[in-house]
Amino acid sequence: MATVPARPAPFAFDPDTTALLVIDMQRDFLEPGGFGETLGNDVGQLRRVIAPTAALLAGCRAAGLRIIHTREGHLPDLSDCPPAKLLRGAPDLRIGDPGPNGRILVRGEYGHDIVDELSPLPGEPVVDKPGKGAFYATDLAELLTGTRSLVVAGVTTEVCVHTTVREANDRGFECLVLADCVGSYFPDFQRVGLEMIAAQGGIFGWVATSTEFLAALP
Ligand code: C5J
Repeated sequence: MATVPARPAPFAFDPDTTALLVIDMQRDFLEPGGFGETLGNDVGQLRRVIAPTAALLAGCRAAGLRIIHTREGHLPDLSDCPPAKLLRGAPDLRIGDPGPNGRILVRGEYGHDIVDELSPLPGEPVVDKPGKGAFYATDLAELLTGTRSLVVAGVTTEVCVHTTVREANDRGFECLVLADCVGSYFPDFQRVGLEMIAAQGGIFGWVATSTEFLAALP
């Protein structure tokens, strides 16, 4: 077992039964002209996550840790996009509309894919999910057979990271969220989102930095 200094308490994990989950590091969230920006967000708030996550991926690959990536998005006919999601808000462009990086949040489009700096390597599964949580309507649970601990990076902290970590916690996974490798468009949500995970004795997870986690890897 390895141990990471974490909040609210040290996080113990066995690298053989631990996977790194990198959530939705897609151009649609991190680059201008995508889903995130059409909702009025400043994508610059998320870009600080890229460099530490690239270092995290390198360290986890070197240590032989299992790595899984996710992408949020929809089928080209939008049949998997509930009207409640499609019609929500007043964005400049809606899901499925043509934007500068292709149709917004549609699978197969340039904007839907993961940013170049964090490209998955061959053999690293990429889970396409229609929802905020990575377990809903995906094969993630099957992919994680035999896994006990999840180390979580990605965006956004209070939406897809939170939903996925809460779902994972309910399924019995022990989740360590890396504070510098998750990001929000809203600095307050970033701070409070991390506090919510570790509060109440770690109500649904643990929080550490990627430096602390990488130092704990054998
Ligand atoms: C959002 C996500 N924020 N990946 N998606 O809509 O967090």
